[in-house]
Amino acid sequence: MSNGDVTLTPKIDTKPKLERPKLYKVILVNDDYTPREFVVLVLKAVFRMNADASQRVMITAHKLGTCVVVVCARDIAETKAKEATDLAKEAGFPLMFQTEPEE
Ligand code: TYC
Repeated sequence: MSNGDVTLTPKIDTKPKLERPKLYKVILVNDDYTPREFVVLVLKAVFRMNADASQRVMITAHKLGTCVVVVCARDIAETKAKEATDLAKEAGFPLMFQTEPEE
């Protein structure tokens, strides 16, 4: 290397550039028409929540307007929210489940 040559060492980036996929919230929205018992039934059936947890989530949405039901991968969140909203629609209730990305 005394002759002025420069040796270039290729820099290999070994860090994988994989972004962690965003998580999504499924949000239960309050309304004035859906019976409380029906909301609890849907939470149990679609989100596999027990009696206690489903009652608490329902009451929270009833009092505050919304409540986060679960946080999970986007496709699962969207499928569950649709399944739950469709169940209510079939029964003639305006109950809504929405999804939104976590910060
Ligand atoms: N507010 C409804 C009632 O008084 C019950 C209810 C609770 C509906 C939560 C929707 O997300 C909801 N019958």
